[in-house]
Amino acid sequence: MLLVDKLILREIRMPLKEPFKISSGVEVDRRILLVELHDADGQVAWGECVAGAAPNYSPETIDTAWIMIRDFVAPRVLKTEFKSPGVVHAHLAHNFRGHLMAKAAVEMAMWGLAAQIQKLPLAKLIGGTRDKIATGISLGIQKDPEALVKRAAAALAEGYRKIKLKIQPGADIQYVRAVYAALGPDAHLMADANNAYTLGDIGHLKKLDEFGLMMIEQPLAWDDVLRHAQLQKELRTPICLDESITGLERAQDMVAMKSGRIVNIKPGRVGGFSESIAIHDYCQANDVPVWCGGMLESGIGRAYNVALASLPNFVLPGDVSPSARYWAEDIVTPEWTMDADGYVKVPLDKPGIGVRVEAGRIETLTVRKEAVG
Ligand code: OSB
Ligand code: MG
Repeated sequence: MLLVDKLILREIRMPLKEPFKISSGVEVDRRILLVELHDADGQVAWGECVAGAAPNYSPETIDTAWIMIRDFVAPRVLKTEFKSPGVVHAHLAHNFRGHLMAKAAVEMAMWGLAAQIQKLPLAKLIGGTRDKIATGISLGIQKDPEALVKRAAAALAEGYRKIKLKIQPGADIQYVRAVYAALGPDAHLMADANNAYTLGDIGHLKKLDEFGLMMIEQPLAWDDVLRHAQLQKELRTPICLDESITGLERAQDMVAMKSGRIVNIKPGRVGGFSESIAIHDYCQANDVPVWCGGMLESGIGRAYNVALASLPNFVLPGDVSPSARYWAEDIVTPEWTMDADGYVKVPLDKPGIGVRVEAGRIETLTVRKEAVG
C-alpha cells in the first residue's frame, strides 16, 4: 500500500563538465527538478523530472513541469491509497492530457517508494533480469570532425560499448566518416539527429548507409511517425525513434507503419515506468530491440534508468554514462561508475533505487523549493 502525504519540489543547478550540444539546442548549466515524496510512515523517496530548461526536445520545460506537478499531479497522488505503483500511471492519465515528464517524475518516485517499502531492489521489483547494463556514450556536436574523433577514440578506450554521435546538417556525413575512418568498422557507432532533417534530405541521409551504423535516431520531426516510414523504406540504416515514442500506442504505430526498427525508451519521456514496461513488453513480442536513453540526469534519474534497463529486451547499450562523465560531483553515493568493459552495475544488493541520496548536498544546490500537502 502506498500513501503519500507530502511532496516537495526542488530545483537544483548543476554545471555540466562541458556544454552538451545537440541539433536543437545546448545545455550548459543543467537545471534539474527533483521531487521528494514523504509517506505516512516517514519513508522518503526521490524522483527526477527529465524536462530541460527550454522546450527544444519536448514541449515541456522544468518550469511547466513544476506548475503541473504542484497544481495537478500532486493533488491526484497525495493522501490517495494506491495498492501498487503499477496503478499510478492510469490514475494520472485519466482526463489529464500530456505533461508526461511531469507525471513521470512522480510516477517513478512511487516505484522507488514501493521498492523501498518492500525492501527490494527496484530492478527486482519490476522483474529485471540483468545485473549489469552495457553502456553507451552520447557525444554532443563538436566544432570540427577532428574534435569529435578525439572524443570518440577516448570513449572507445574507456570501454563504452556504443558511441552515439549527435549530428545536424553541416555536421553529419563528414563527421561520421572521420570517426568511422579512425575507429574502424568494429566500433559500435550510431547517429542522433534530434529532428534536424526533413524528407527532402533523403538523398543526403542515404550517404550515411556506407558506415554501417547501428541506427540513426529520430532524423525527422519530434512528433512524426508516418514520414519516418517513408524514410526507412529508403535507408539501409535502421531508424530508432526517440522523441516520437511518447507511449505504447506510438510504438504500435511505429511497428504497424514500419517507421523504425528500434526504440529508445526514456521512462521520463513516456510518463514513467508502467508505460516503459508496456512499451518494452510490446517491442519484445514484436522482435523490436530497445535500449534506455538518457536526458543528462543526475544520479537519481540514472538510478531509475539503470533499473529499467535490467529488463530482458533492453538488448542494446543504454545512454547510462557514469556520473563523472557529466558532473564534478553527483548527488548520490556511491556515484554511478562504469567498468573497463563498459558496464554499469545494477545495485541488486540494496533496496530501493540502490544509491543513497545526498540530501545535504541537494539542500546546498537548491535554488527553489516548494512543499505540497
Ligand atoms: O536525444 O537522446 C537524446 C540529452 C538531452 C536531450 C536529448 C538527448 C540527450 C542525450 C544524452 O543523448 C544522453 C545522456 O544522458 O547521456
Ligand atoms: Mg535522442
